[in-house]
Parts: sequence; C-alpha cells; structure tokens
Amino acid sequence: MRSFILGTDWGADCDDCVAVRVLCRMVKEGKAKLLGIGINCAKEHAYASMKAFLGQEGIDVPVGIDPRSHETDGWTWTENYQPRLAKLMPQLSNNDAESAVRVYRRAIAEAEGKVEIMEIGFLQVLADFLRSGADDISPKTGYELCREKVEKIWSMAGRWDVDGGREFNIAWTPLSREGATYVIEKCPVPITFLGWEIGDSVITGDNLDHSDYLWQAMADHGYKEGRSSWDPMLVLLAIIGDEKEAGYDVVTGKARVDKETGKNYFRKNKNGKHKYVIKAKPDSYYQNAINEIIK
Ligand SMILES: [Ca+2]
Repeated sequence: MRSFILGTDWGADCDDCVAVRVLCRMVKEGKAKLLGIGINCAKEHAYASMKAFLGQEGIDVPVGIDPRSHETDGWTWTENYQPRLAKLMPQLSNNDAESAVRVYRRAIAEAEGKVEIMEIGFLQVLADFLRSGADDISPKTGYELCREKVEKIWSMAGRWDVDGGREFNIAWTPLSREGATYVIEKCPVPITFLGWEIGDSVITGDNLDHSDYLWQAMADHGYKEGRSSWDPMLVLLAIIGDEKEAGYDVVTGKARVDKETGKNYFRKNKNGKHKYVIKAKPDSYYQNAINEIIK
C-alpha cells in the first residue's frame, strides 16, 4: 500500500476539512497509509482542532505545526471551524505539537518503502524539510531523505491556465513565496500541481447531512452550501496516483515562481520534472466522486 504525508494550511479555508475527510476515508478503506500531517498555518486552535477532527474520523497519526506561521501579513485571523472542534480536545494546545519538519523527517526516515507527499497549503514546511540537517531522527539531510525515500509530491498550488498566474498557496506571504520558490527550484523528485483553476468551479460538501461535523465545520467557515474543491481534488488525485486515471490531462515541463511577486510560470519540456493537470472531464465527474466518498 502506498504511504503518504499530508501538508495543510488547516484553518485558512474549509476545503482542507473536506480533503482530510477524503484522506481518512481512503485510509480506513485500506487504499492508502497516512504517516503524518504537517500544519503550515498555525492558528491558535490548529493542533487541537486537527487532532479532534482526526479523532472523529477514527484516525490517529502524528501531527506537527510550523510555529512560524501563526502570523502572516495581510491576513485577518477570523474565527472559523477550529474553536468548536478544539473544544473536543480541551487538553491540547499548539505547544503540545512537534514541529512539522520533525514529523516529516521521522515519517520519511522510518518508512519501510517510498513515501508520497500531498501538499494542500503553503510549501514552506516542505522547503524547511529539504533544508533540514542531520539530527537525532536521521543522520541524513532532508534533501537526502527526499531523494532516497520520496517518490513524488502532489501539490495544490499555482494557477497554470495563464502565464504569470498568482495563487494563494504560493503567493500569500513572504514565507509562502520563499518556500514555494525553494521547493520548485530545488526539490529532487517529480511534482504534479493541481492549480486554482481546476478546483474553483467544482463544489463539494453540499450533500452532507447537517448533523455531520464536517458540514458544521464548513458552516462555521461560511460555506453551508458547499465549497470549491481545490484540496479534496488534490488528495483524490494523489490517492488514485495516476493523472490520466484520475480524469486529467497533463502538461509536462519546468515550473518557476517569482519570489518577489509570487507569480508562477511554466515552460513545457517533455523531460521536465513538473506537471500540471487539466480537467479532462466535466466538473460533475470530480464533484460526484468526492461527494460519494465524504457522505
Ligand atoms: Ca488548503
């Protein structure tokens, strides 16, 4: 069975909740193994609310946070779905969480086989993992661990239907821009991107029972009628593990980010390490697939 790590900006939007539901259901059905989660958006209740959500799903995995990400420029940290979830785990706070980089390092170092990484948030933790040095977990650097043990990275990031697209996960903060630039330049393994333009018009979660805590989380975030599916589409694509089989065409080449503006660019090259996907099916195809899993 293929093994995964999830990176998420848990709390920035509620499609991450839908994505975590998809992932947990796939794990429970024996279609994927989840080794750990790294939160790269450390709102006050990030750790407790994630542990509570996973607990409701019946999943127990290591969860780390990026402690630098609790404040970002230009962002109003409004209340969202996290305080309600965190009440289920009142004994936990962000201080109880390990750093997300350590969660990544341990999961990858200890994995028996190859690991795949799903990133549905900012890329700064992955960048810090690549830059990490030897420690008590492993004598290898993050770059070495990645090259030897990571099969592939699946990333919901970028906007690829226009040249110079600008998207939240890459462009939002100096930290995210630097992280994305570093990962895209330096990461030694293939990356498939699912861009903003793919998930925006695919609405999911509109079929949930109102007694479902996933629906409550979406409602608490302001999306009672469903939300765009950037993150659950990325997770489902990664678990299927083949872009064509998942209903996408691919463009292959080399991605690039302008660190100052956060704009992303792509140069086609059939030997390139990067891919971005284009929908080969109508929106209802992806919508139905996700809604069927999460209901
Ligand atoms: Ca996200």
